[in-house]
Amino acid sequence: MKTLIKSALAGATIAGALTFMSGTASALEIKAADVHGPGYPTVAAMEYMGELLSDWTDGRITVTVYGNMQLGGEKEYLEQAQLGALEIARVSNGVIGPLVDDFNAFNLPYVFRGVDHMHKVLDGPIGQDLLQKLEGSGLIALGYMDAGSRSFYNDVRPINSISDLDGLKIRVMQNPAFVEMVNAMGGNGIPYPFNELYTGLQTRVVDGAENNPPTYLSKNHFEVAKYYTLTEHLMVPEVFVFSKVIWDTLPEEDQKLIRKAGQMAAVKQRELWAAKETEALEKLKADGYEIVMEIDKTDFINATAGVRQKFGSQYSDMIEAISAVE
Ligand code: BDP
Repeated sequence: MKTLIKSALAGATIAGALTFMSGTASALEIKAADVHGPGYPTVAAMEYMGELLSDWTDGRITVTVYGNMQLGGEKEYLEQAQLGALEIARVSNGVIGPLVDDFNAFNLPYVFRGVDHMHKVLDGPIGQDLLQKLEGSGLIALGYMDAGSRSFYNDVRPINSISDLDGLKIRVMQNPAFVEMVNAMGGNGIPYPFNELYTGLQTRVVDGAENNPPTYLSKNHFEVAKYYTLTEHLMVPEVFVFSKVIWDTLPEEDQKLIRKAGQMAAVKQRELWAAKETEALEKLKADGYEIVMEIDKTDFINATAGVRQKFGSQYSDMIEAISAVE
C-alpha cells in the first residue's frame, strides 16, 4: 500500500511538471474494452487507471471501460485496437498466442508451478521481453494482469478423474493449443467465442468449459454447468494493450503517464484478484454447488505431455528458462 501511495505521488509530480512544460496538451478520452463487467478485478483496475490519469491531469485524460462484452469479444478488441478504433484492449494471453507466437509458451498446460512462479516469470526478463514483441503487431503492451488457474466445469458429471472427461465437448478459447490440450485429456475441445458461451452451454452446443472461479461465478456459468473441479490445468495471464496507431499520435508526456498508470493498475489488479478468487469459491460452496476442490493432477499432467512437447518445441529455450525461474 505504501509503495502505491508513494508512486501515486511521484506520478502526480511528474504530471504537474510535464503539463507545465508542455503548455496546453489536448484532451484524451481512452476507451477500454473488457469481456468482464463492473466489480471484476480487470475492470476495477482499469477504472483505477482512469482515476489516476484524471487526477494527474486535472481531468484532461480519462478512461471509460466498455465492459460486459459491449464491444464484442477479445479477437475483435485486438483488431479494433490494431486499427485505431479502440485505445485499450484487455484480453487473455490465450488470444495473444495466435498473434505473437511466443506468448503460447504461457498457454501450455501445467507450465507454471504456481502463482508465485508465474509472477516471477512475468515480472522478470522473460515476461517483460515478451511484451515488447507486441509492438510488431500494432499493440503497445501496458502489462499483465492475473487470471488465476483455469479448471473444468460441465453439466454432465463431476470430474473426479481424467476418465470423466471422456467424450465431453469442452469449450476452449480460440487457440489450437487449447483444443489439443482438451483432446489429449480425452475430451473434445471446441473453440468457441466467450461472448456466446452461456447460450452455448444452455443449448448444449458444448457440455462444459474451463475457466477460473471468478469467471464461472460472474458469468453465471454455474447455472448451466453445475460440476466444477479444480484441475488447474492452465494458468493463463491477462494482457492489456494500447493501440499503437493511437499511441504514436500522443505526446511523449502522455505516453509516460499512461505507462505509469498502467503499471499501477496492474499492481492493484493483483491485490484485487487474490481476494476475488477466494470469495468466488466460498460463495459457490455456500450456495451448495458441487466443487471438487482436491484432485490428483498426475494423470492430467502426464496426458498433456505431448501437447507441451508439440507446441512447446519451438520455444523450448523459453520453457527451460521458465522452469529455471526459482
Ligand atoms: C476469462 C478471461 C477472459 C477470457 C475468458 C475466456 O478473463 O479474458 O475471454 O476467460 O475464456 O478468464 O474466453
